Amino acid sequence: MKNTTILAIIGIVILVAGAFIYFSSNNAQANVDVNDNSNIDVSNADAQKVTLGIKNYNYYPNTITVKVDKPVEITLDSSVVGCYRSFVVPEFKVNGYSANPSQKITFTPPKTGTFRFQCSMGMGRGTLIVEN
Ligand SMILES: [Cu+2]
Repeated sequence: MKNTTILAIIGIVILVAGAFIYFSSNNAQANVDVNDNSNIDVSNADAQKVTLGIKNYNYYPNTITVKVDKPVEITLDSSVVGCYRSFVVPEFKVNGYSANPSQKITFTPPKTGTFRFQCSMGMGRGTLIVEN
């Protein structure tokens, strides 16, 4: 074979190998993304952060005040157990569940006023004040 032919073959082999490495590393990245759900509950830096615990069988603090039209991020601390780990704001159709404190419940209050928040069964209740 001529030298130019050998060089062309070497070039093609390098291109194919490069493409293979490129695509297989992309696939590896894609697989990591698919299996990694941790980003779902990543804390939103701009959110209004509220941490709720339980005192006397109810949410504490019992009244929370937030700004309208801005995301709210609820953390239920480790004192919150059972169905208190659900967080419901009926008026805004918020119906969240947090299995542990790292799972945040987020919603954006669409209007101002005074509303009820509660656990899914309504044993725990509190007041959500939404201000301008
Ligand atoms: Cu309950």
